[in-house]
Amino acid sequence: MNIGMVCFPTYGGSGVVATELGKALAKKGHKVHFMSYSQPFRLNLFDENLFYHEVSVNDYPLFDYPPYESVLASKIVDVAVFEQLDVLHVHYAIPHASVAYTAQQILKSKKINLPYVTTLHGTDITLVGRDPSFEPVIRFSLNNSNIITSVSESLKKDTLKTFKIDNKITVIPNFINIDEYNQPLEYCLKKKYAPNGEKIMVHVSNFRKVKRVEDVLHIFDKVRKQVPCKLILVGDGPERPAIDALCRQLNTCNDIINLGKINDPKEILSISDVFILPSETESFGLSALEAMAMKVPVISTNSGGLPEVNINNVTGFLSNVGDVEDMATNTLKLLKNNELLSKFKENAFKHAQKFDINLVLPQYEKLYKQLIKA
Ligand code: GMT
Repeated sequence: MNIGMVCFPTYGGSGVVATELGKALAKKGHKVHFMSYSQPFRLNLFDENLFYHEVSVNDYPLFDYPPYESVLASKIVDVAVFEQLDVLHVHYAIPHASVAYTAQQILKSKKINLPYVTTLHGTDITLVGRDPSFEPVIRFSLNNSNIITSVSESLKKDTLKTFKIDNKITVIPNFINIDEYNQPLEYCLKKKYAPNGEKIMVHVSNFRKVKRVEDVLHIFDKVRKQVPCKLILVGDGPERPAIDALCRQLNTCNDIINLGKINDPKEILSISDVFILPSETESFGLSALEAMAMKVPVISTNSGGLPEVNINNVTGFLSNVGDVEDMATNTLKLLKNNELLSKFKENAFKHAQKFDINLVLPQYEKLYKQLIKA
């Protein structure tokens, strides 16, 4: 198949899912054409069957807001005609679903049929999508998507509650390539970051408000009073200045390692003992799944799709949003008991195997084939 893939290229789960899906499809012999305003950060164009078409918006003084949607629609039309795309897969409803609809209509006028799949990732529905100013466009473009998928049951429920959707929503969970996680790593950073054998807590996110990174610091502050440990923070975003201020206030900065944005967190996860994800909401929590695939148990909230990924008292623990006391107690349960920690590590890995790409990829391929045949 010739597949068009539209996503945000920035650090974030939806771009990672689109990129890893495209890479896996390309490995199976499909041709995958990515379209975005810059190259998705995990995309390697040396791989066979992968192509990237940059969408560049010219900067005219007339525009206060660059018309990205129009240029993206034109790019989709151009690539669809020239590369003879069979199907288009857009990740994140805003603005990609409505752009896909526009492109589809333009192609129809050229007697070309391009069906599109819209995958909902979370904030497009739970945060951004709730803004009433987006509602008519989202509802219309979702109702006109040939297929809608969502990354969790919880997100499907939220979408049906928020928007009047007549279209069916198919749940296809996010995934990891378990073989890539089950590899010995070449060097070990443990000595560098925990020279005295301290336990390592880790958090990976885009440091937006919804991630509640301040709760990570409060949990760490409570835990370190009982167990020697270090906290590794991976990622960056708008909450960074507040987090820097809080670590000074709590006097914990010396035990916190800020790594900023990194492309692949596997090495850091490989030396970590627990992953902390206290999000306000999370449609799925791909970062938690990546941690579990690396045998790291997860301390998270019970919000959104997290209970579909992190199984309470098996792969980690779930707490109510904001209950830092409970999350600290749960972290201590694991860090104070090596036997329990080892058991949870194995449980986490075992559960992560259920989200292996080899189980998920055929579900997307089936949908594409269904659309092409129709
Ligand atoms: O979490 C973010 O702020 C980024 C966002 C995105 O669009 O990349 O993540 C969403 O999609 C991921 C991939 O499907 C999910 O794993 C995340 O849970 C989801 N984030 C939220 O729902 C807050």
